[in-house]
Amino acid sequence: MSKGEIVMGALAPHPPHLVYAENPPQNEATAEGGWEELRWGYERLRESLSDRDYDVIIVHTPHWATFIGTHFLGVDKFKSLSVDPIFPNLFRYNYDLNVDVELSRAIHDNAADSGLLVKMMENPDFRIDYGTITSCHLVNPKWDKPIVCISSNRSKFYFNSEVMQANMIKLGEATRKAVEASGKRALLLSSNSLSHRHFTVEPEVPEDMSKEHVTNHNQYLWDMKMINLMREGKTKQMIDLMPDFTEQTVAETEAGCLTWLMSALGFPDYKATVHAYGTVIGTGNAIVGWDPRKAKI
Ligand code: 2X7
Ligand code: FE2
Repeated sequence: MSKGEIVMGALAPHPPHLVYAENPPQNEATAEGGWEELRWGYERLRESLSDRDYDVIIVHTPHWATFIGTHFLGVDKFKSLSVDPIFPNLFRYNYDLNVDVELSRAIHDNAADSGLLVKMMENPDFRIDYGTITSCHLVNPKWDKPIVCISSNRSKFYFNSEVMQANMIKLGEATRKAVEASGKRALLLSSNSLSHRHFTVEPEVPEDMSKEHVTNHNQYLWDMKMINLMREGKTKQMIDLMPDFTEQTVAETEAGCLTWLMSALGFPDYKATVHAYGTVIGTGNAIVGWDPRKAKI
């Protein structure tokens, strides 16, 4: 068996608004468009994957929050309706997805060997979170690949950002080793926004783009700081700044997804491709790809 590999890593944020605006048949709500810059960014990310075949998508999601350890989906198939708890008017999505339980378990086992507290989630009636569904839908609307889904252990809240980051670095290493040993080609997704202060009142027409902007200038400056470090290939520096960034912008990086991704990719020092930056109800969202082929140039 040949060695498996990570074919690409992506920051793939999950505002449900983006699925709503696309009007896919799975979603019950209908929209008149909206958030084109981000949706076209997802189009560019999909194009960048068109010459890269892969067997599985591995997604780390903030909206499956687990307080005791990191959990992994451990059932082959899930089919149900996912309703966003804050935006049920926008996101009522009928999902039907397959899980690569073998790879899921392999990452789980490697993570346990490295000292992390982990658990396989084997309840067939478990409701998949909207973060996983949104990011996977926007990256692969055909849903023709199995996924591995990793929960967000809330160690930032029980301990602090430093403990969270140390754990996510171990989890990233465990993920990379499991992918390599599996012989599979994996696409990794960090399903999170950047700055995360948002409006507390929704516009009457949610897709009214005359109402959309970043919540405040401080959020914007921090987002650009982080994105420029990605563009320059300074991902170790970005991880070092992460606790301050997260604190200052209430960023969704608190969930550990982006730290996990950087670790799995071996802290890239090559340039990331920024496909888009845009706001959704005031939050900052970047769609960014890391192509490991650039490391070899
Ligand atoms: O979960 C989210 C998010 N991360 C960003 C924006 C809007 C809604 O939901
Ligand atoms: Fe979110």
